[in-house]
Amino acid sequence: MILSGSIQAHNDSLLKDHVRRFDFLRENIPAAEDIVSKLIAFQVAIPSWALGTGGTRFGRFSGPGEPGTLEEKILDVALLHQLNRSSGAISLHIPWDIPDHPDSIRSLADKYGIRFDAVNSNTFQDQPGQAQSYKFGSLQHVDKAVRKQAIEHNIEVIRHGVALGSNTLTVWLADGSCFPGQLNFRRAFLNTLESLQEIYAALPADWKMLVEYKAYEPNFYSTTVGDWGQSHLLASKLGNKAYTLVDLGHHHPNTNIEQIVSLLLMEGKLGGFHFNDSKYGDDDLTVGSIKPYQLFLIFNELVEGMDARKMDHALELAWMIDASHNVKDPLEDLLQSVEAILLAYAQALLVDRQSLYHAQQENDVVKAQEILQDAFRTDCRPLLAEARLRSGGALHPLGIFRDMQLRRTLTEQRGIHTVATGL
Ligand SMILES: [Mn+2]
Repeated sequence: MILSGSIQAHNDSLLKDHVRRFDFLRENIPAAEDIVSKLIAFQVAIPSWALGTGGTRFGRFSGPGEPGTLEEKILDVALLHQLNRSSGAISLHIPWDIPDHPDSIRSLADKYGIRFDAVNSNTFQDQPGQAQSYKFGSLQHVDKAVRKQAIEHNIEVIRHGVALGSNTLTVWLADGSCFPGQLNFRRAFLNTLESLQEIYAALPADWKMLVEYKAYEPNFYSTTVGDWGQSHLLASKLGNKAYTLVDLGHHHPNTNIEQIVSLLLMEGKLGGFHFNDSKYGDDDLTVGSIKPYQLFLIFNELVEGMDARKMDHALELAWMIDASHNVKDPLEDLLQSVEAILLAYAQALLVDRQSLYHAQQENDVVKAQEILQDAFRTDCRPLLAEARLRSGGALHPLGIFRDMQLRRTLTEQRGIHTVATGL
């Protein structure tokens, strides 16, 4: 679906109001132009598994018009990207999204300006016909044959990624134990390290490996890559192509994630991000829906830490959404998530770093807090809208999605009872 004509008409109808709101911000924020440029460059990868309605262990309520094939998933991302111009990448999960014809998939994605971000392996489920079971772990498994199968799967994922032009492998392991005594922690860690080393050896020269951690679930007593310390330990032992990946939902409640981000950046070991939001655990809710201030504080550390290392905000870390749930239209949800990410980024760019530095040096706690909250309480939405306008997107993506009844069009094309692959 090509939407440029409709987007133009939509923007024309909202332009006058937008210009007034943007001009007000431009007069009050000296860095407004710089922020708009940075917003235009910033792209967030859409996970292929979030384009269908997510389920819980209690059930799944699929929505109409869900993408049934990888081609349709790419078209969904293309739709999002046309609307917000900030979703120019897709992250695939193998084997849920094995491309049968990588060349044609790649040219379809190219046509819409979509690139392939990190590819994700899956050793947390058994696949039909698989020789060995992952019931008791994959890369950590006591049986070498199971580890070997999981290693080969990851290497196969790299091969799929190469064919699509990706350059990053994300490894998230469900490995761990459910009961005390089940595992020898040290052996589980060393088996995992040895397995990751074999996968690492298969990485092409320009590839990265991101080691994602998660505190608990599906294992409830121990997780072998359970926190940033364990991930960092593995990434350090693996080498300079291995990094830690932070998924916001993979921490215990109230963990100071911004501090983790700051130190990983300091060490040059932060590789990427999975955005989502949560109230209790790995809830995978829409980004910014529960704790927007925390999201801002994380972006504040990201911007500060990337600037300290002179990193390109848009290019040097892998920015991905990892959210999916069961009550919203997935495309509307993703539009909301991308908006929340860019909003937190814009707010972080607003922070007066010089003044914050001086407030910190003088132990002026009140002033330091005021500086952060000033930025957080600034309505940056017109900056985001301006960035979209200048890059050919819609002033109000969710508005046009609803006005044009795009889900209805997709349902007419695909049918009511389509089910996307994923959890
Ligand atoms: Mn994740």
